[in-house]
Amino acid sequence: MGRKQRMMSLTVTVLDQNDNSPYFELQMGNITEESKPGSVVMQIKGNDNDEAGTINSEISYRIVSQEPAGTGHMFTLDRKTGQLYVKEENLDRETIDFYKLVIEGTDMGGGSSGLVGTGTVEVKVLDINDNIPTLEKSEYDGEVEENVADVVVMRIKALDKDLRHSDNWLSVFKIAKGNEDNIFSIETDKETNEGVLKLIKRVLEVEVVAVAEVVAEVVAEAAAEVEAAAELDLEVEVDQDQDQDQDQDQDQDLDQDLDLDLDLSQMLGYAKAFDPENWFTIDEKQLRLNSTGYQTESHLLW
Ligand SMILES: [Ca+2]
Ligand SMILES: [Ca+2]
Ligand SMILES: [Ca+2]
Ligand SMILES: [Ca+2]
Repeated sequence: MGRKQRMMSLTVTVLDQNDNSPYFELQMGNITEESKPGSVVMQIKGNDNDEAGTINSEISYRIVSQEPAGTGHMFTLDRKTGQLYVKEENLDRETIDFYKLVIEGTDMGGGSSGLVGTGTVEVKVLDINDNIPTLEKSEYDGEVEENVADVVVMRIKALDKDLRHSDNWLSVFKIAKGNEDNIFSIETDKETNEGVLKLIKRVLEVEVVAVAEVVAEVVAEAAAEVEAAAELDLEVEVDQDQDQDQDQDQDQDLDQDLDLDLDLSQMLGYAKAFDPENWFTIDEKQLRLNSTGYQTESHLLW
């Protein structure tokens, strides 16, 4: 008798087999253009369902391909840690702003018997202000009508390769010369990056404005230096039709009011004068005045 019953606990450890390949979720990262080689882009993390902390889940990383290929491999990947670094210093958003990398993970620490999985990593290249604006043309010509104000005289387009609609792209315009009388204003059209030159005061003196030279400076907001300039020549357009109409009207007045001894079609021009009392003038063609009713501003012949 005396049978003793012994309880024994039995622990069975199932030894892990390397039967799971590494796998990757899609990973996305950013890097600023012109970042120095060695700058960290992102941490790449592969997964492996085999036992953590064993060689069965120890992943070794490498880049399989880069798209677009560009001038060569722009990134390097630490095979042990999975950290992605900049390899070359010439990351240029204006050339390539987005890279797609196919990466590969091999378990067994990269050993020859390791299982392999691949994944995709996307890297966006962020903009810096590394392009100066230029003006589309170096000379602009514009015309305004006399005695008109608050009109757009011309639009001056700035070209900038940096990120469209960002501060790096948008230009600030100013008139450097020729606007001493403050007859112009210039503002940026934020949609098109054009300087909109406006005449804000009426211009009466044709000669003054006809020779005005306006230099527009384009200054990037981030950099306080002159970066582009253009010469703007502006002419005031005298309303010829209106002047001619007036002349013709007055010709008819002369015809009606004055008995002229010469053919009006032979006249070369007019000068305005005021002759309140004498009511006549004489030139080599002996213009004679017979009218008594012409009392306002008259045309004299020469
Ligand atoms: Ca594994
Ligand atoms: Ca660039
Ligand atoms: Ca710029
Ligand atoms: Ca840029």
